Amino acid sequence: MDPVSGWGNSPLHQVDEEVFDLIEREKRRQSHGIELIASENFTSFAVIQALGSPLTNKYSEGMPGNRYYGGNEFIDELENLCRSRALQVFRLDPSSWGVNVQPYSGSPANFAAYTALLNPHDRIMGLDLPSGGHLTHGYYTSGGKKISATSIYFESLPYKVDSATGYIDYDKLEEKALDFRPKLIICGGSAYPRDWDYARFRVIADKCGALLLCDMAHISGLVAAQEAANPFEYCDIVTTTTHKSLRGPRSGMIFYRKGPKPPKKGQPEGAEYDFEEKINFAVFPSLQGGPHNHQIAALAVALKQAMEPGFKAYAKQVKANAVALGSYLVNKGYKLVTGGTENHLVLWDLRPLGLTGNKLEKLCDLCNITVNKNAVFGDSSALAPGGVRIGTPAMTSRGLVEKDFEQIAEFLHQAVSFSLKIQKEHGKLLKDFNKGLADNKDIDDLKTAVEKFAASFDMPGFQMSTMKYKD
Ligand code: DSN
Repeated sequence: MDPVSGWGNSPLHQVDEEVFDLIEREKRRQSHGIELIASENFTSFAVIQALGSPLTNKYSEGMPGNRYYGGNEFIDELENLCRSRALQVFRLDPSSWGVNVQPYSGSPANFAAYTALLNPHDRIMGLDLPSGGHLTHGYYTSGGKKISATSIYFESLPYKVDSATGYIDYDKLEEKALDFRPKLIICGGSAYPRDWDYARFRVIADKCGALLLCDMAHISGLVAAQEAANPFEYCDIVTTTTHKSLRGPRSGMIFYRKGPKPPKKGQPEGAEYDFEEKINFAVFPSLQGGPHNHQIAALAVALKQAMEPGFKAYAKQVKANAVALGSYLVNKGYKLVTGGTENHLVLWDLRPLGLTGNKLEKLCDLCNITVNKNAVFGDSSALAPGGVRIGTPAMTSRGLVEKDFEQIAEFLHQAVSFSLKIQKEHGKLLKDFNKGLADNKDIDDLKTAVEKFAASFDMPGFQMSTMKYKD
C-alpha cells in the first residue's frame, strides 16, 4: 500500500466503512429525533471543522510561550486567541480575571480547580446530586459509599433543596456551612431549573471563610448572553464545560480572579489573588498532559460565534422554549420541580403518576425522543429515579420556537399516557413493562410522527443532503 495516498489520504468511507456507517447512522438519529438532553447541543459546522483539523497532531504541554515541545508558534497564537475571546465573551477585564482553556472537559476542570485550591481532605460543600447537583461537586450514597472522586479525596458535605419548594434552601445551607466550615463552596448544578443567588452564596462563603466556585457548565451560554445572573460578580473561580448552552466543542475552562484583592478586615494591605499559577500548575503538570489543540481551536470558534448578535436571541429563545414546554406540561396537570423554570431545563416529577424516569426514558427512546431519567429530591431509590430532565438548548439550535416546543410537550404527554397504559396492562416491574414496549402500535405511530416533525428542521453541523441515511 502506498504509505501516503493509500494509508494517509483516503477518505473515511473508503478506509473504514464500519466507522463511517456508524457516524452516518448517528447523524440520522440526531437529525430525525427530538434531542432534549439538557446538557447537549448541536455545534456548528465551523466548530466541527476545527475539531477535525490537523491540530490534533500537535503536542504542546505547558502554557503559551513556555512549552515543553518545539513547533508551537501557531498553537501559542491559537490558545492566546481562545483565552482572550473567553474573557471577552463574559465581559471580563484581563487585569482582574484570567482563564485556562486546557481542561479536556468539565469534570477535569473541576478536579483541577480543587487540586489548585485545596489540600487532600479539605472540606467542600456543593449541591447534592439528588437535589440537582453534579457528581463532581461531591457525592456519596446515604449508606456512605463515596462515589465521586471529590468525596474520595476531599471531605464533602452536600447542601440540598427544600423538599417542599424544590428551591435551594439558603438558610439551611448557611447553617450547615457555619457548622462544617468548608474551605470551598460550589454553586451551580446539572438539574436545577432556577437561577442562582450568587450574592447570598458570597455572604455565606465570607461568613465561614470559604472560597466560592461556580460551575456554570449548564448555563454558560445564558451567562454569556446576559440571560442569567452573572457568577463572575461574586465568585472567586468559575468553571465550565463548553458544549452545552455555549454551543461549542466538548471542552472545559477555568476562570480565576487575579490582581489585587478587595480590601478586607484582617487582610494585609496590597494582598493579591494567587490563583493563576496554582490553577495552571494543577491543569498541567499535575493532572493533564498535552492540551487538545483541536478542541481549543474549536472552542475559539464557538466563542467568536457566541459574540455574534444572533447568540443573544438564541439564548433568549432557549429560555422561552423551556417556559413554553413547561407551561404546556403544567396545564396538562403534571408536576414540575419548583413549578417551572428560569433557565434552559425543566425537571419533571413523575412520582405523582406512579411512573419512574427510566420507564419514560425508555419509551421515549423508542419514539426517537431523547430525555434522561433524573433523580428528584426525596427519591427513595437512586436506581429508579422519579423524574426526567428536559432541556431546550439543542432543539433551539435547530430553529425551534415556542409553538414547536408545545408540540414536543404534546409528544411527551402522549409518551406518558402510553407508559401508564403499558404499566396498567403489563404491570409495574421493569421486565413486565419492557414486554409492553414490544410490537406496540402506539409507540410506532408516535415514532413516525416524531421523525417527520424532527426531520422538517435544519441541522447545524452537517448537510442533510449528503447524508447516507436521509429518510
Ligand atoms: N452530562 C453532563 C450533565 O448532565 O450535567 C455533565 O456530566
